[in-house]
Amino acid sequence: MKKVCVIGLGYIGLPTATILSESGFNVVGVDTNAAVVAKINQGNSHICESNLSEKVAKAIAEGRLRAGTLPEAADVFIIAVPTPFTAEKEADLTAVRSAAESLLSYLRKGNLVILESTVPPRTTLDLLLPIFKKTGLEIGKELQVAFCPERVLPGKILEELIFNSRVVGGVDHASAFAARELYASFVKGDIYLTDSTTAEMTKLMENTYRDVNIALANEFALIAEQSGVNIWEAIRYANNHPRVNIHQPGPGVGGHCIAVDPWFIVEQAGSLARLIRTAREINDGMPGYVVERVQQLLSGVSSPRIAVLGMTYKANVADCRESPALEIINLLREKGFFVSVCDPLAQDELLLPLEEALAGADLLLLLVGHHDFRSLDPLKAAKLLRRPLVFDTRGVLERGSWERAGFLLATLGEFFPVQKGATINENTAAH
Ligand code: SAJ
Repeated sequence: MKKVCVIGLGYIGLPTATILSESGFNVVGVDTNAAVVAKINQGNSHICESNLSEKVAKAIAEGRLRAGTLPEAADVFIIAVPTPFTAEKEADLTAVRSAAESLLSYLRKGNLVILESTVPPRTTLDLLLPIFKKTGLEIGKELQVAFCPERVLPGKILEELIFNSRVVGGVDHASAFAARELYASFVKGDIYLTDSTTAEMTKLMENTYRDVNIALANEFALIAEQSGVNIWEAIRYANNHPRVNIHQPGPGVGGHCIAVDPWFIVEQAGSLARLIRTAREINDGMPGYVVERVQQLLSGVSSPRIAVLGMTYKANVADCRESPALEIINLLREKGFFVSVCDPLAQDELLLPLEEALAGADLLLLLVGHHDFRSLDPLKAAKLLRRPLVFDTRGVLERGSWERAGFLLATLGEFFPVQKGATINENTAAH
């Protein structure tokens, strides 16, 4: 049984370590956070992801997986540490560098090291290899090195780890073949072999494609509002075309991948990456746009109270990292609005149960399309809110039932009841 050492026990490292342990590997997970290590060793997952807790508990109980704060000698090392961006929107590779350096005294002839963290092109060649050359091992012959990006969707991580295809980028042929052998032990999707730099760019292109597509949808949404088009319907019809796949507009792009990775291309490509930069700016502008619309909706209302539904970065996950909802909530509070927030999945002590968040509010602002919010009963909401006013930024509420319950329903990219500068009449809007 081969031993694998996984460096970084976050959203990618812990599920990967767990799946490897299920596939017959002896796995040791390493994290610099001692509290995370202790929690995992007690059989608990610190990450909210379906089925993960049960699998971690079983793997720990059966002794297939354990965690520690220092690496150990192993056959394979997988680096899955975060790569955030700096204030200048450049990749912060500190964690990758220190993870690679932490392996130096453990690397032996015949080892394979795989980097899974998302990085700018050439990082494996220009950052990792010079570090690993310090071992004196000959790269390719004695030490194999590959970049194999993770491509899993939060909320479906365990399923996608197995069924998605993988791109395996070796620094040479031997490294690519060795990495393929590891992934073939648990991946049911296709495995494509290439060089490490192409694999690095492939990963960035996937998330950039999505970001640019969402920016296009957001731009369409703003144009639709001006021209009386229902953008949700228009996108649905356009996507019936066999070669069109327009994504959904919304209050912004969050999470730690799509809002970050395109900047790694901009960082390297500079002025060549015009479209990519503009898309980022469009998506980053959406929270401010939502706040402007809220101000218009509530202008003329004294001491307005807003019930925000949703704080996570997207629907049906518990993760709030880089969430546009957080930015919107902060901006609204800065502008003096009283904001109460409900999110059935997020963990935050300031969150309120639905009824309490809605009670006495002048506006229901829907920011995340969680299942629970889609099925919200408008008659129940009507009894709780002070004013029958809703702003749906995800296009998920059914207009007919909300209007029948007496609501004025504003929807991003569809129908806006006020023109710029106009105010809602206190008497007509109130119950
Ligand atoms: N969003 C929209 N409109 C859409 C789709 C998403 O506004 O049509 C927003 C979401 O609300 C969210 C953000 O974009 O705020 C990102 O959500 P997401 O579901 O598009 O992506 P992530 O960040 O959860 O996961 C992505 C995935 N990449 C692709 O689908 C190309 C995943 O496969 C990657 O593994 C992951 O990034 C990653 O780790 O890089």
